[in-house]
Amino acid sequence: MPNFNNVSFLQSVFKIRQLPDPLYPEIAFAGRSNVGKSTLINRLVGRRNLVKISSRPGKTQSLNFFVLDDQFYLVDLPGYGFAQVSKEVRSSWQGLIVDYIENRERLVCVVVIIDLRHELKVQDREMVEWLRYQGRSFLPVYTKADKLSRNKQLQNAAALDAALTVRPEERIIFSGQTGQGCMALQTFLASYGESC
Ligand SMILES: Nc1nc2c(ncn2[C@@H]2O[C@H](COP(=O)(O)OP(=O)(O)O)[C@@H](O)[C@H]2O)c(=O)[nH]1
Ligand SMILES: [Mg+2]
Repeated sequence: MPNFNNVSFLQSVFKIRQLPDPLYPEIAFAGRSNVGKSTLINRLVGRRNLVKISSRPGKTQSLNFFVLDDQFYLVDLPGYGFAQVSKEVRSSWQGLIVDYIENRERLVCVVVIIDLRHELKVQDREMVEWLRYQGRSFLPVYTKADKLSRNKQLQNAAALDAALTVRPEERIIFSGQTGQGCMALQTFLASYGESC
């Protein structure tokens, strides 16, 4: 198990040619803007401020690389569903993500963060379908669980499971606020270290 507290920022990547050498297995984090991606990463590594939490959607324009305990790269992908930027900027971001996910040698898992409170959004479905098509391993994480009762959590999770065709053991219910699901997420991600 890596020490999840031992994490540091490496670099921001704006163009594919700026990608660091693939020294470690990589875990990428994807989700719609404002879903709670930054909050999840901060919780995962026990830092309040490793990744900036913003209330302004779509601010992250780069792939942000972090080194986890000299064992993994963690990669914060730009949020999708950006409403506030021009079409040109939007498509260049998407180009970068597409290129990265299709071609990155040691990308072992894409964590797809989804809001547990709502029905599955088209973009989330498209992301998961595309990852399946690419043969990429992915892990749905249903976040903001603290906003729901336990019963409602399970009910909504079952609906998302059905929409994504995943089984309960293939996803995690999470809260960045309470830390629910954080250990399960760490354990799941750590398992990618052993095989690489
Ligand atoms: N209650 C609750 N709020 C959350 C949670 N995760 C994120 N938020 C809030 O949702 C907003 C967006 O979070 P952020 O991490 O910046 O989302 P990002 O755009 O996906 O990186 C912020 O106001 C966070 O405080 C969570 O698990 N529970
Ligand atoms: Mg963010």
